[in-house]
Amino acid sequence: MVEFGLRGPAPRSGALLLLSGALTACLVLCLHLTRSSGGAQGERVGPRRLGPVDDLADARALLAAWPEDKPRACILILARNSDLDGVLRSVKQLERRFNAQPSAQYPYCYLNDEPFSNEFRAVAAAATVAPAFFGLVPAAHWSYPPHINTTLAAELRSASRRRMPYGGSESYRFMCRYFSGFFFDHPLLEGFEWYWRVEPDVHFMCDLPGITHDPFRHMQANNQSLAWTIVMEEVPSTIPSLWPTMQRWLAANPHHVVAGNMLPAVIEDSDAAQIGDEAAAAEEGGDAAGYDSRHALPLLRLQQQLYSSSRFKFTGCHFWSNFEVGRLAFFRSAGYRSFFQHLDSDTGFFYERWGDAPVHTLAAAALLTPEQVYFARDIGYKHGSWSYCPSQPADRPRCDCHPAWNAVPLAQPRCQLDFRTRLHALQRAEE
Ligand SMILES: Nc1nc2c(ncn2[C@@H]2O[C@H](COP(=O)(O)OP(=O)(O)O)[C@@H](O)[C@H]2O)c(=O)[nH]1
Ligand SMILES: [Mg+2]
Repeated sequence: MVEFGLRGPAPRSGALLLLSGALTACLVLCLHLTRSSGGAQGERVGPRRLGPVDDLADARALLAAWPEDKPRACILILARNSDLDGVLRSVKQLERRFNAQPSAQYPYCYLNDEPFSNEFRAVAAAATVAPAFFGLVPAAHWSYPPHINTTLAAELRSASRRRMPYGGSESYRFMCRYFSGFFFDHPLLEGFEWYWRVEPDVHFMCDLPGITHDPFRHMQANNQSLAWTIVMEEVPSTIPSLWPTMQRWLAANPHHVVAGNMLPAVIEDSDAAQIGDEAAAAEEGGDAAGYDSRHALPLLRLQQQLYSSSRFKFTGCHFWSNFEVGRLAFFRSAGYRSFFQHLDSDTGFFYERWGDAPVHTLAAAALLTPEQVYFARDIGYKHGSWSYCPSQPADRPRCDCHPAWNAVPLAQPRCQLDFRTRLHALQRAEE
């Protein structure tokens, strides 16, 4: 009898060999998954489920047993299945530099607008001693709001394809809108208070040993809400109407703007001489009915800064959000939600290409004080050709970078230096 062209006992033993090979491979994979699916603080739990479902129950169980004194933080990675290799390169560095040590071991929260593949889940989970959770972005958060004309949006994309980075990309705009308005409401992040945003193919160049270099602990102890390493200038053609749109929000929502905000750090006066003249005139003294213009001056200047549509402009300098450590309560606040809803009810996420980085920065400028943002000066970081390396001699032994690299993107010194100077000036003024 011919069995599909093979005969005698040989094919049977070949099939047996194949079967036993497959069983061995299964066993190795199961063992590997069991080993890599660490529970709370490295405690081993059963094999991780594989499938395109949110790991909500796992995340909740982890948080239910969370140590009291430890920030409820996760490492947040939005990625496509095709980003797996780049994700691994980033995660391996973060683990080695920081997260593998017992005082850290923060879980990873992976989000995607499409279901993660079993391969992505298994490989990403195996790259860390901490637990890894995988979530699907709700379709409503990765799409257009109803008032956007999608035909017009497509035409504007084609027109801007060559004029700006990602000008022709629809998915990049969804991503920017998602990071501007929705990530903090993903159910997987529900019980977390902090996140550290990590992207594929970034580099962490310094060891961050112990709790003193833990940005979550630092920010929690100092009541801070947003951390940054690099300040970058936005491509102006991506945000022509962002600042005027924000000005309308400021005018309508002065109650959300905090006293001692850092708006002066992000705007520039296109007519500094004129403001000088007004200040001099005001300082000349009082006038009728007890009105003293000197008392009015700070308020006047603030109002001019906030509400004038032509004279004060956004500098374009923003916290580069591919590195971001944040307090989720800041984004979940009434002020931030009001700000995002106002922006989203306009058209700039789709008819222009507003990035989440300038959006986060402008929100921080209005809703936080300079003390509430944290320059994470001890974290060496690189994304693309831009990098930041700590510059103190004491940092050198724990870093594999050189501060001279900071000067490489010479096109950007205005933002990197000017912004920090402005922030320091504001912080000193507050003291
Ligand atoms: N799931 C998903 N993630 C995306 C998509 N586009 C960008 N991202 C993620 O969003 C982040 C920013 O994208 P990236 O391509 O690195 O943009 P760049 O850093 O501005 O050049 C990264 O974490 C990407 O993995 C997308 O269409 N789907
Ligand atoms: Mg990137």
